[in-house]
Amino acid sequence: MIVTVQQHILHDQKQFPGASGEFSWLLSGITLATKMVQARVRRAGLSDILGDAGDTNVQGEVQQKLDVYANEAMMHCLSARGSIGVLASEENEHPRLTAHCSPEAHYAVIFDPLDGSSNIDVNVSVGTTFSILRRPEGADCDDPEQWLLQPGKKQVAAGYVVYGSSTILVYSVGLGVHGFTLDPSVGAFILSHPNIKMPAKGKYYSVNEAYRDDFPPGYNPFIDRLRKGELGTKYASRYIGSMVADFHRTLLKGGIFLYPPTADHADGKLRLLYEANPIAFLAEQAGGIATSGSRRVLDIQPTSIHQRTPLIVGGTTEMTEFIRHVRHED
Ligand code: AHM
Ligand code: MG
Repeated sequence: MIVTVQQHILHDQKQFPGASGEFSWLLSGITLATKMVQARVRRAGLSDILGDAGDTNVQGEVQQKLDVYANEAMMHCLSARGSIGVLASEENEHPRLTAHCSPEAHYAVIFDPLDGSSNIDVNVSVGTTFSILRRPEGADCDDPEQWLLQPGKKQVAAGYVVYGSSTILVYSVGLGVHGFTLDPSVGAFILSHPNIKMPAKGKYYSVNEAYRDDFPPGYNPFIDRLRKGELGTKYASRYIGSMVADFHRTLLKGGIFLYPPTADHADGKLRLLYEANPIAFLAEQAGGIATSGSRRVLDIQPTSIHQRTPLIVGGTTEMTEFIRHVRHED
């Protein structure tokens, strides 16, 4: 049976008594925006021929950089959803209040419109991440930070779209993790990966090893154990440099992805709200583990919307071994 993402969301929503349909309407804003983004991503190589960012294209429109386009697509599609009061994008310094922020606005949506965008020029996968939070009790429309500065365990849904050899949407509303592949001929995301479980043990580790001299204690001895086969298999390395694509492989094939603190980025490079939280939510829903290197990612209380965190995420075998090598809270 063919199941579209809309059917799936409606089905999931039935598990929540009193759900009104507003949540599926909200998620449809994300699927619409990401379909617009994927259409542009697929044309990316043509920009040299048809005009680059800043140029005027054949229709007389000024061409935009893809990450700017992706940001505007998400903003545009989500601003029209009455259930959303606050939108926060990695591309914008300040969160945006939707025009109709009212008592009926129950959610904040946080997103990175085009993660790994430096990979676009070389035809490598990029992605969009999103995280959805419920409006806290009593939060005002004039104080968007109050909506956003919640620990990741409060997410009501999270997901990503990876624009790879096909376009795949992976999301969770806390009832497992499900993947949908875009069928471009009909423009619908079709259920292709129901109930994804991260393998307890994989064969790849994924980290930018150029920074290994700067990793905190414990990281390199752990990676060396993987390389030497001390966990039973000799691990191979895979690193794309697009977090969404690196995580997507880790989710499906197992293993571990690490973005540790480095000399340039003492708190790691990835952003807690836009990147680490949605990935950690999906990882846990799929039976994996995600930590900052010292504590569970989903327990971190954010203090600013753009704050960064190290992110180490993977299957239980690798993560249990990693946690044994570092100073961890539990
Ligand atoms: P971006 O948000 O500016 O695109 O940067 C985030 C990306 C991640 O997708 C990826 O994991 C990381 O940067 C790679 O960084 P590095 O080149 O330092 O390994
Ligand atoms: Mg990013």
